[in-house]
Amino acid sequence: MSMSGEKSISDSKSAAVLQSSPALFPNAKVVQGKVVLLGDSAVGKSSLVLRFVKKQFSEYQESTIGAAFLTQTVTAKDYTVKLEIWDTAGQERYHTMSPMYYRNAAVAVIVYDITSANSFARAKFWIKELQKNGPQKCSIVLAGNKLDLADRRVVDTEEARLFAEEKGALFFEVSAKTEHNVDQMFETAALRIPKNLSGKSNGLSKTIDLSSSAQPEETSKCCN
Ligand SMILES: Nc1nc2c(ncn2[C@@H]2O[C@H](COP(=O)(O)OP(=O)(O)OP(=O)(O)O)[C@@H](O)[C@H]2O)c(=O)[nH]1
Ligand SMILES: [Mg+2]
Repeated sequence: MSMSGEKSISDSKSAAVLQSSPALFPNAKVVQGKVVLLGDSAVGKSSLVLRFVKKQFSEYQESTIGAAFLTQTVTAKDYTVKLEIWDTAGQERYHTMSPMYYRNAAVAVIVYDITSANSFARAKFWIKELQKNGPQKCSIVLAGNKLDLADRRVVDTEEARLFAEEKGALFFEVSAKTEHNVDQMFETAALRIPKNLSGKSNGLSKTIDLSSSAQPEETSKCCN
């Protein structure tokens, strides 16, 4: 499944086309970077991405098969960030595919459900896994979702915050349902994507200068 947000480009080849769409990219420099969402099944990874990209929420969100790819852009002060978002499947049977999705990710958002202790344990596992086998400079965001269900909370905010701090991760409590903190979390993630406004790729992201007449290099939509 592949989707893109209102202000996004769904195909990286279309960066050249965007030169004629300055309203979409008010800043000439566009930084592209990969964001991967990891976490147990049903914690709300897809719901968070759909809330951020499509401004939608469904009580009956289907479990992801394999992974979903979406894009969204965020405008920073002097540049635009194009997030290439990989929403992975949390079901156990897909876990062997995970390294393919977190490879070269500039940011990993590890999601748990504040009403599920198991999902928090799984989030800890993912952070360990990423710090052992993931990209060296990957920024990690720990996200406790379903904040609207705070009356059923079993994961303590301070415990999660301290854990995140210990691991050098950013921490947010969010709700895909009410939209609470969702944009803030993804926007903060976008700003963690390393930028090199002089135009070179640094392994985790690359910058395209839309004001230059040079054609941008073609990038693959695959997860390498
Ligand atoms: N109350 C509440 N329910 C949520 C929230 N986010 C997601 N849900 C619900 O939780 C269920 C699972 O959401 P998904 O987004 O499919 O979860 P997922 O992590 O993508 O699951 P997999 O694709 O199986 O890995 C759905 O029924 C959603 O409606 C939230 O913030 N609050
Ligand atoms: Mg999903």
